[in-house]
Amino acid sequence: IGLGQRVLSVQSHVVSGYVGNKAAVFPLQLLGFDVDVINSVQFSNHTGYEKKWTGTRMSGQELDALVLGMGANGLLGQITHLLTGYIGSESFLEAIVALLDTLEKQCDVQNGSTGERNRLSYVCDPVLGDNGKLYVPEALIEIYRTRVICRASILTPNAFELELLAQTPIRTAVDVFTACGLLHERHGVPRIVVTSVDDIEEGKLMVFTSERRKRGSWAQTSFEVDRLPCTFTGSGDLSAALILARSCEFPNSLRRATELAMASVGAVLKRTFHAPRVGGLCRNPELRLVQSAHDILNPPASIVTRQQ
Ligand code: PXL
Repeated sequence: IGLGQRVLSVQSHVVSGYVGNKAAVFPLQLLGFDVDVINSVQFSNHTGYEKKWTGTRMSGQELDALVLGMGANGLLGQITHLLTGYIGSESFLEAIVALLDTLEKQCDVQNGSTGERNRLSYVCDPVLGDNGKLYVPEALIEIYRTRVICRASILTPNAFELELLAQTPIRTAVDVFTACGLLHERHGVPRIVVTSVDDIEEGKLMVFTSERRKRGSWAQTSFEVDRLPCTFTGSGDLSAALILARSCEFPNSLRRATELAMASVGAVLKRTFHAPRVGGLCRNPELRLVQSAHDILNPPASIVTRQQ
């Protein structure tokens, strides 16, 4: 489904384990996408491990330099999608904004010479925190709110991130839909997927899709998926990558694309949960991603347990 598509994925790299690019690149390649990879950090492991982590972060200037080199060699024109996830500093997020400018300009130039009307598709996972806890500098909220999310083709916040971006409290499913409506209206975000929202009913997770139709009207859906009694790290990164991929397959149905993406994610998590635990001083198991190639290529038929 990714044939002829090239994703620029700017995310974390971990030597051991599967978060960030390690969770996104393999699935995208498996589904036929070419992936250009920029590692925003290189850490020994993700930051949830007991004995800390080691490694380095890329600066905004270092990102600018890579983009410059790519541009000089005509390597930006083939990029059809930008995918971003966890970004830890203001300067790096500013460099992402500059990268968006460059890629969009490149698209315009390309369209001018071929007469086509292609647009860069930007899948933005606005990683800010979870469950009421911020894990990036507070200043990032305003940059995302005012300069980044308006550029996204698909935005994939969790409930906490949606609350911060829409500046409205979220307690119920209706609140999620209202907040998505605000982002459509005020920020012009065309498509939003909110995953992993706790349902009041125990044992279920809710997934929401919200898609702008004509001005002032949105198509909004939600469905429930099974929850496993475990926390996984990297599942959000995998979800965003698969939503990007399946949206290429179903450009006119965010709901269908999201269902397929979440079906694969559910299968990966189930395999991870049931697999024997190996090494690593971390409470959460590393995703069994490589072992799940079949489930990424062929999402299990139905994962929707109840829909609204
Ligand atoms: O999205 C997960 C993630 C990405 N990047 C780094 C992380 C984590 C989660 O802990 O530590 C560096």
